[in-house]
Amino acid sequence: TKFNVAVVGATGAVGEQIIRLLEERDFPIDKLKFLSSARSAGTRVSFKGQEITVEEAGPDSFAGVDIALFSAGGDVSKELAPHAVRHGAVCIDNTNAFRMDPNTPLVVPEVNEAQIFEHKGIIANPNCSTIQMVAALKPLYDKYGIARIIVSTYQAVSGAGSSAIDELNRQTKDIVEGRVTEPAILPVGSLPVKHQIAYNAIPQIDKFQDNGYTLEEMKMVRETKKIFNDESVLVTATCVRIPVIYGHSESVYVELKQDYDLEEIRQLLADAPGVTLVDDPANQQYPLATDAAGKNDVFVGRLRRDLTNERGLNLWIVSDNLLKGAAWNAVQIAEIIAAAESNK
Ligand code: 11C
Repeated sequence: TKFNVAVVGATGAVGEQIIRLLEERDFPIDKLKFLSSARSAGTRVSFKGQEITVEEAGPDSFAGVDIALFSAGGDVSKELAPHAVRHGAVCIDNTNAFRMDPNTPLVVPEVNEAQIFEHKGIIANPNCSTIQMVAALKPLYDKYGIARIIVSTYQAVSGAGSSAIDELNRQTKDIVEGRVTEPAILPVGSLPVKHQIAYNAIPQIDKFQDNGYTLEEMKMVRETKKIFNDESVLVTATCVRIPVIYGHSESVYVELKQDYDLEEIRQLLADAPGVTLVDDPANQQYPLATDAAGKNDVFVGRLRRDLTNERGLNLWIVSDNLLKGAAWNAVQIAEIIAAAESNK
């Protein structure tokens, strides 16, 4: 079985990776459509040696489309995903638009793959920082139960799009070469105050909410509970932008519901799908953003029992935010749908 596929946001940082993965993994495609905002329409993008012209996305772009992968921002998804559904497409949405909608499954295949088949037209891809954390914690959740998570993130600028990558590169060069530099994008493009990201750490990703947490932090709280389908998991997050281009790193304290054996946890993580254990302090081996960049897996290391709580475990979780955090998780879901359709 082959599928008619549309990529919405084809010229964005995530869209580019979706297209590369569809190509590399030889996704069973019949017709392929690249869609974008009016601004990027007309751009030519190559796919398996052919040039495809990006078209402006509109309500009628989805006639005949089976699978639509959205990564053009929440407003575009809110407006156009319902039209894609009306035309009979299954939408895999990378934005925040439908994640907390009770009718929309929020899926990380390693955690809740079965939810894919509960969709009513839209399947939401979680936020990048949530995906890598829950993928790594899933075997611990199953074996011991999770009472509490305290996470601090060290997030790459590519999470804020290609303009943020350009900003980090430009600022770094300006500073090294002794020029005055004006931040224009980070922390949040749509807010008036900007901060320097080069040689800095910015404790703000996305807008502040009334409770003093940022939206990125609250995404980690809410999405984790929804993906585990367990409101009892307590989560507190601090999300920080650092001058790294690809790969979010996370310091995670997880409090399990039962006593645990550290060796057993090491084995569980070594065997977990989509997870690579890199934990050899004697040889200074631990996950690094520079090693995770370009890879689909979630990397876990620095495993150690908490000094203040017997059931507490500290770990370091790193993954490419554009891949498992976005494009790969979405293409993985598309592959599961395609396999199920082909087996019908
Ligand atoms: C960041 N996590 O690193 C954000 C990007 O809800 O899909 C992804 C935003 C989202 O800036």
